[in-house]
Amino acid sequence: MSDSKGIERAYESARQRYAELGVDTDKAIERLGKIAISLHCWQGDDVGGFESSVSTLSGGGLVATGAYPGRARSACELRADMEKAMSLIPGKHRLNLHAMYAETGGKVDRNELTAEHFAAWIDWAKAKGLGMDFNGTFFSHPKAESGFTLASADEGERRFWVEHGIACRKISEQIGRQLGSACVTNVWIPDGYKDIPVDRKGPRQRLRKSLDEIFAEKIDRRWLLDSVESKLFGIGSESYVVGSHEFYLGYAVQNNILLCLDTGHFHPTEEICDKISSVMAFLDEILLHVSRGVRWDSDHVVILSDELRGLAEEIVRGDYLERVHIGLDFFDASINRVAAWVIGSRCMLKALLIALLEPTDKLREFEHSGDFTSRLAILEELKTLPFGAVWDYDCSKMEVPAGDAWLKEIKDYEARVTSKRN
Ligand code: RNT
Ligand code: ZN
Repeated sequence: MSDSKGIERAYESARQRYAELGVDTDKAIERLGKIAISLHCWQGDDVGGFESSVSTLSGGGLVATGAYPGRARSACELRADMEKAMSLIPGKHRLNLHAMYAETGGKVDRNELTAEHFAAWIDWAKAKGLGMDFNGTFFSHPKAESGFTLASADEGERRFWVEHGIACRKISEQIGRQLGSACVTNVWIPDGYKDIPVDRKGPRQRLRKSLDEIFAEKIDRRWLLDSVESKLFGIGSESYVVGSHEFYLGYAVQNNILLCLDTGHFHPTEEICDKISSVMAFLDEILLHVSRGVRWDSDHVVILSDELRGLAEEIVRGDYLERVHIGLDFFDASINRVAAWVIGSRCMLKALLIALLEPTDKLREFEHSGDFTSRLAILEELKTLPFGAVWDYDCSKMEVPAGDAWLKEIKDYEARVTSKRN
């Protein structure tokens, strides 16, 4: 990677190039700096959690494949790894925590969790000046083995998961208050059937009832933002998922809560970019789980794909930056896990930067006047503009490595820390 002089020279020429199209690169950088990505803790330990010493992902149809050494084995290791990753990502971001990362010594069941069990996480976030988001964990638990949780026909089981949902909202309210930033709290449940069901209606009625019970207590939106995540199918729920897109869209609109759109939770050829302006017509805010499905909801590390760029474009063009919460949701156990966070987050930010560097007003004018030739021509020309020079400049300004210089830091960290774990 070139030195800082080289980075500045390249930026200067990129700035002029963009200015010719009416784009202010300094402004784009400034806007990018205000965007907080919610970094998911579960990339660091293959969605294991720390409820027991042998915690592994089970149930729910989520699969983390690979056996790369160095998985975080404790909350302390996970925080150290996230800290390393965050030091290589420009900007101030957020921590996205799952309930199964509670530090209870395995002694407290999910329906009895309180904010105290997350005190170390909250203190850590406070010390780093990070906001926090939260998720109930409705899988990897004996009471989820039937494949049903909030939609369970077993009243004891259903009740247990409702209590977990209620406990999570109380924890989130505390997190929000303590950190002075609303904690986006997501509900995703695995409930569904492997094979063709006869009763599609019953489980959905039970899910609705459970959600109503969980959300019954009104909590100030300054501290807590509730969100529900839909899915098309999962491993083991191929034929029927209770919490489908239609179900949760209806629920979110009716109850004025957030809808979570996960990029991997739709038909393989379906992209969520086109859904944003539709759902935003009826919802105040939404949550995104940015992931990368390869042939199925495989949760590969996010890359700078056309889909990712399209997503960022929709958020920026629609002026939704304040209303769309961007969370990441991938887990790869076949590569260095800290690097996976860095790659995915940097790609998300690059996509946003590219979108912020677009002469959108000019393109809109072409469109409105029916000049589709110019629209297509300029959209294609934009693809080869020097956004990389703007990105490098942004990284060096934010005091994180530009170009691929971050990789060396990961390799050092691996040699010193993660490779020593067994
Ligand atoms: C599962 C959902 C869910 C999980 C995380 C761990 O398909 O995407 O968001 O990935 O909660
Ligand atoms: Zn998700």
